[in-house]
Amino acid sequence: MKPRTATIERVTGETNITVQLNLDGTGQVNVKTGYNFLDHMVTLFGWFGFFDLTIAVSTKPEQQPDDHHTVEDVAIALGQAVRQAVGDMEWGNVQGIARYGAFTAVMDEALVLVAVDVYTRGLAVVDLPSVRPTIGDISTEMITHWFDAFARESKTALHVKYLAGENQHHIFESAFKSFGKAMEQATRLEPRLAQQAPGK
Ligand SMILES: [Mn+2]
Repeated sequence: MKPRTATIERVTGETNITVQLNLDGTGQVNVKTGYNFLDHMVTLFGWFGFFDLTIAVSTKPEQQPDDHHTVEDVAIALGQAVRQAVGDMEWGNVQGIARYGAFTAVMDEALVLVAVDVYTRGLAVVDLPSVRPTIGDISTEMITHWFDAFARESKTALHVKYLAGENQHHIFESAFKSFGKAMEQATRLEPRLAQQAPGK
């Protein structure tokens, strides 16, 4: 079977991003975006998805008026990598994957449900409270924007639904752990669809 890996080199006027992804990994993750909180969240996605993931971002300071460009562009590049690794889909051929995933990871008092459909349409419905304007070195509004950009570029219909929690770090951590688990479930190869698996 063809390995389900992807490498995205994305250079814009604002950022220079390299993403390497293996959907059939063991959770080997090395994420360096220049934003520690984003590194923490994307690392959780990789660990709990059992994806091998390397992300390297280089930008010139003058290109960074705030966190917006990098946070958004990391989501775009990772979304493109997931789509490239899974493969293109059409009616009757989902490249052998389970397609659907849903998970609600407990993070102390916080609970966030993430449900995904990895198919041909990219949209996100994100319900996440901003308890405060910033968290660590990023603005909390960018997390919703992150899921929007990822969903669009990976052609994933994605719901992020806040269920409980007061602590902003716990809420976002539950969201990204749930996201990793839900994407792991959805991108798993379904043995009963083995004839559709890439390279078959
Ligand atoms: Mn944490």
